[in-house]
Amino acid sequence: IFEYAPAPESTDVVDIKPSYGLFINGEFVDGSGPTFKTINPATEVPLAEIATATSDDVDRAVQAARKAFGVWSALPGAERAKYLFRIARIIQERARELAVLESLDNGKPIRESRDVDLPLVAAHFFYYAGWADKLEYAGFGTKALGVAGQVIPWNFPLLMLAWKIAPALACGNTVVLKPAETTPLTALWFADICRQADLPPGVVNIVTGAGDTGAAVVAHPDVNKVAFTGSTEVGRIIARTVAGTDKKLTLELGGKAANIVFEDAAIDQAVEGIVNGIFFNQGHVCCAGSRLLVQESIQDELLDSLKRRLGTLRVGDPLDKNTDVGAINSADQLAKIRELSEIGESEGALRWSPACELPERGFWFPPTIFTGVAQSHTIARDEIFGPVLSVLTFRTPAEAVEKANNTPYGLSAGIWTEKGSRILWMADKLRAGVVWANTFNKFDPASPFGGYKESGYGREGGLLGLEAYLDV
Ligand code: TXE
Repeated sequence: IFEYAPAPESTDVVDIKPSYGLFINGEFVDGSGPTFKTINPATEVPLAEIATATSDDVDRAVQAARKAFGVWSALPGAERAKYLFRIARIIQERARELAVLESLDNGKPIRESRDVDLPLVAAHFFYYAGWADKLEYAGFGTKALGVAGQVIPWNFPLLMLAWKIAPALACGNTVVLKPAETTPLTALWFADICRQADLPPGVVNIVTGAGDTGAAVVAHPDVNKVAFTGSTEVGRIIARTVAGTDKKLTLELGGKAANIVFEDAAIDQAVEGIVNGIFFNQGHVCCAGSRLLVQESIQDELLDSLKRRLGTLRVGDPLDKNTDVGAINSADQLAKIRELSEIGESEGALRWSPACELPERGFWFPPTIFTGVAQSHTIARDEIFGPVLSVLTFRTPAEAVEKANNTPYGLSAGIWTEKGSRILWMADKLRAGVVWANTFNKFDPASPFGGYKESGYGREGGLLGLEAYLDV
């Protein structure tokens, strides 16, 4: 999975202005709330001043989306498809600029934003463009819902935007989207792409701000559908706000996935899968393989290989093409990772990190493994959302299933074994929306993604991803 290239990516490809407004009805306009800074988490240097949308601003955005809904939903599907294909192509053309911008604002390694995020973003628009004129075959009826209010997190800023906006537009809905306050830039660039694609004004509106702005979008009486990705805590608040209204709701919340390695697995391959599972995107991944369940008989061998492999990971400058692990997205998230790691130690688990020099400025946390973790430990239960792996052991497949399912979450799981029958048996027993076998963190726009239990409800991606934006 590693592709080495010599020089750091130049930031010359992006022109960041000192300040940005809201994108409402096809225009950038001032926000009425106080502005805030978005910073580069790798250096703590401010990147730009960002507007805050108050509930009045959100109201203007929703009214613009409502007005545009009449025109947009009445277009033949093939016409909407043309716009979505155009957006997908512009994203491909501007991929380098967007990848650098994403790494600057989020802290993720350029190798990931360039090779994972951006290709998947374009693929999502291509995929749903393809559905726009074939909705009669989707089997859900073909009536769009109206205005979709979408609130997204900071871990995959542009990709989460694509997951939300592409299916909504394909079905004929219009959108008011609020990006996370620490990563608003690629959403604002997307607004510019909408203009470049001549998308009718009001079809996509971007309102920046913190949780209050998100709450105003969710509560607006003229929003017909709410889609949220973020913390389980905020998901609960949103579910309460929406309860008793006629709004439709989909939630994609936290996770605590088990990555389960059997003694017959190809160990080298499993080690790569474990590393990808928890250190990809600094572990800021809702479906991260944050609990390693290893069969007792191979525990020592696997941990030795894993530790050797961790010693080769390069932590540092996100724009360096050799970097494997970038910066933690915010001071708050770093504090949370530190606190949970300290709790892990105080509860008796054994902490290990490879020797690595972390930059002095910015938010950094080394790749970390905890062994001797019991199911009752906080680090076996709570989502850490950072580069921290908790290792537990099992003896039998039944015990693996029991431990893997012993979590309030149910977003994903991974199985490593050479036995096909065991994969099928396990996949059936695991209470998780996605089960990967001999791979991890593999995504495809045609494949539905979403959780069981407290990981939320509804599916994004694939044919099922259309259901969330159509009346049946
Ligand atoms: O999430 P929030 P935070 C988990 C992860 C992380 C923790 C906290 O464990 O450590 O959540 O992260 C907006 N009404 N995940 O605090 O607050 C907010 O502005 C409406 C898992 O960043 O949920 C942002 O745009 N919106 C996860 C978005 O919600 C509100 C991804 C997410 O922020 C709001 C991120 C409100 N009352 C964090 N309050 C995943 N599932 O991938 C905040 N927001």
